[in-house]
Amino acid sequence: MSTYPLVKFLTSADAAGQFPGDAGVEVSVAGRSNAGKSSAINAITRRKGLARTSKTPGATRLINFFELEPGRRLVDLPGYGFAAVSGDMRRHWGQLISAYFQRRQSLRGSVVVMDVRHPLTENDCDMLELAVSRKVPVHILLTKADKLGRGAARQALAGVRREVGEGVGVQLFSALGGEGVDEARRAIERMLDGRAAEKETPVGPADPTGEGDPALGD
Ligand SMILES: Nc1nc2c(ncn2[C@@H]2O[C@H](COP(=O)(O)OP(=O)(O)O)[C@@H](O)[C@H]2O)c(=O)[nH]1
Ligand SMILES: [Mg+2]
Repeated sequence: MSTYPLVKFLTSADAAGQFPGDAGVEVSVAGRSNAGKSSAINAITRRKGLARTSKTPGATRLINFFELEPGRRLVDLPGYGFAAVSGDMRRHWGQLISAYFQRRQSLRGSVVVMDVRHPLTENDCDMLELAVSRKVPVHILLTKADKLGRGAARQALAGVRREVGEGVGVQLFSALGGEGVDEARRAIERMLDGRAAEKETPVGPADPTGEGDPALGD
């Protein structure tokens, strides 16, 4: 499968006025600084250098827009929860993120990346609420799964699933080992196509698309 042969960086925005045109569809990707967000974007798009990865937390404070294909975007939101940033920066972050979630008509879903060893921090929960309040589907990547043994990773997964409840997708992920990368890409594609709600809301016909469980595809 050739993945996003046309993927490219579109633009960075430091203010709502710099967002690119609000046509088409997009999925946002958020997470605590250093959680592994850039690595996840690179793994999902199979482009090593697309989103910069860093050992210096808090380095990225802009919203970065990537075009997967014309009219379909991934939006890399600035990382949160980095203790050393000033109050001014934190306020600016909050305003930028709120502006994004309030305004973007093209937003179809939200991915939240968490280190599997420290999931659901207070900031993660704020981010989940923001996404849920926009009524877009939410999908959680528990990344760096390679850092835990099989049993511990599954236990962490079950714990997060229990906390967030039915409506939110949760999966294990490793940019390093490749675990869950295809599953994450499929979840993003479902959100971009507006199919996530059908799968994740247990009301209405059991399988309205007649395609069966997309998780069994490929
Ligand atoms: N072991 C392991 N390390 C990872 C993984 N994903 C990211 N990292 C490391 O975690 C650090 C932060 O990653 P980065 O993608 O820049 O995080 P971001 O700040 O959330 O964008 C880097 O040193 C990465 O190499 C993973 O799946 N497994
Ligand atoms: Mg990053």
